Parts: sequence; C-alpha cells; structure tokens
Amino acid sequence: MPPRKIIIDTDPGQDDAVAILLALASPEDLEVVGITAVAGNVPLDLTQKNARKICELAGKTDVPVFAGCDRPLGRDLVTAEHVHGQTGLDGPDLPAPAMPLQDQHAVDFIIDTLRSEAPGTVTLCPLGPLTNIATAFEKAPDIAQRVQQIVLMGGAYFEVGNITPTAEFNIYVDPQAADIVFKSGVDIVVMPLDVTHKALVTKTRNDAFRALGTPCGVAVAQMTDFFERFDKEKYGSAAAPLHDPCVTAYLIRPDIFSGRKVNVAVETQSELTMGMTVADWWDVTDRPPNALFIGDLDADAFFALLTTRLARL
Ligand SMILES: [Ca+2]
Repeated sequence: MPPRKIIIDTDPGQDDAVAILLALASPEDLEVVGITAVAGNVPLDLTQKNARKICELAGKTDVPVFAGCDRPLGRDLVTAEHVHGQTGLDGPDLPAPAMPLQDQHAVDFIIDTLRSEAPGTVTLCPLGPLTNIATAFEKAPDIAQRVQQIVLMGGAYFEVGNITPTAEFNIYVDPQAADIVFKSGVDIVVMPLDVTHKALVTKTRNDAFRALGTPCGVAVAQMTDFFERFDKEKYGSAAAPLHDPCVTAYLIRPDIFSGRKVNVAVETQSELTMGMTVADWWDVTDRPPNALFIGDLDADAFFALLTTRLARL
C-alpha cells in the first residue's frame, strides 16, 4: 500500500510538535502533503513559525507550511499560553526557522489539494481549532465528499472539559467551526480527552525520548517537561497527557485504539456549556452516528511506536 496522503492542520503546541514529528518520521505510512497552521494555543504568527521550526527539527524542510485563519469564525480568539508558554513551544531552544512560509492561504491549499488529488485519497488531521477546515468546507462545498477521512484531536465526553468544566480547548475556541465539521458528512475519527488522558507521559516514557540522544529526542523530552509542569499541578497526577500524537499514531496503528461510532453534536449557543461535544455514547437518541469516538488506547504500544519512530529523525 502506498503511504496515506495527509494534511496536518495545527496550532503548535508541544503536543502538536510530537504529532507532526511522528508523521514526518513515518514515510512508509504517511505522506505529509502540507502543514496548515491555525490560531489556537498561541496566535497564528507563532503557530506558523512553530510548524516550520518542527519541520526543521525533523530535517524535513521540503514539507510546505501554510498560514491559515487568524481567528475563530464568530468569536474572539482564546489562547493557552498558560499551558504552552509564550512561544507555544516553550521548553527546547529551537532556532528561528529559515525555511519559507508558503504564500498561499492554508484554506486555499486545502481546497486545491482536495480538488487536484483523486477523490478519497487525502485525510485531514486537525490538531487545533477547526477554523481552517470549516472555512474550506464553506468556501468550497464540493470538497467535503472528496475527503478520505478526518482524524482529529478535540472534544471530550466522560472527561468533560479542560478549558471550561464542559469543553475541550480545540472545540471551545471555535465551536461554530466544529459544528460545521461534525455536520459535514465526512467520515470522522475523534481523539477526545477520554483517550488522550490515557496517553500519559510518565517519567520513564519521557526518559526514553531523552535517551534517544538525538536533537529531536532531546527536544521532545524538553517540550514534554515544560507542559508537564502545568498538567501535573492541574490534574494532581504524576504524568501529563500527550493529546495530539494520538491522531498520527491512529493513522499508523489503528489497532491500538478502540471506540464507538456515535453521534457527536457541538454546543454553539450556551455560554455555560459552549463547545461541549455531546456524544450519544449510550445511543439514547435517534441522531445518526457521525463519528468514531475513541475511548481507549494501548498506552505502552503508543509510546513504543513514538519512541521507535522518533529515533529515526
Ligand atoms: Ca494542538
């Protein structure tokens, strides 16, 4: 089988960085046709720069990086410097990127790619707010049916929320965009907090990244060390979740994840529960399933995959 073509839509973010590095380290499985940046963890000017820093860290400067939407569809941007630091990628000291940012807008790149590649051969991997994807679907309604699959990090059901008591950050930042995506009819796989909170970077697992001894392995350990400080305090646990790499790991090893095909609807009206992903886990409505909602993973297999693949960079 040829590698699967993917577009990574991202707001790096230390965990975005690990997700991207895993994809770039796995050319036999994944062909990264482009990386599209969106505002989220930090403003767009930083997320597009961070995306290029990550490509350079991986030694993959031929992957085109595009800047997309700088604010959510209908709300003010909410960022998360309290988690990720002022740069969004605090931890390692990575040099300013030398590789260029593409001139084309990320939304137009997504549209053109889906129209030029054979139908059903491009998978979208959103790791941040869904603004770029929803904008592309609104601007070019013909492309949704050409998408092979969307595998995204976002939402929560049993774990409820991390930025508000009822909402996960990516969906909360742009609930209108999420609503458009979940109603798009595309085959969707969701990595909610329910599964990412089981992908915990313990000290042993982070030591394994550091022990790779490569610039990439050491940088990943430093990034993880940085955001762990916040998460350990918040959750009172000995380890922090590594959210976004669940997306790219799923594309390589779907067998280590499990979930249910359910209906997922997004709250876009209530300020109290804005951005909540209402997942019909117990099938108590007649709303048709629109997403595979992942609930569990084999964490040891996940970290073994990450470590062996990152060792190649
Ligand atoms: Ca992210």
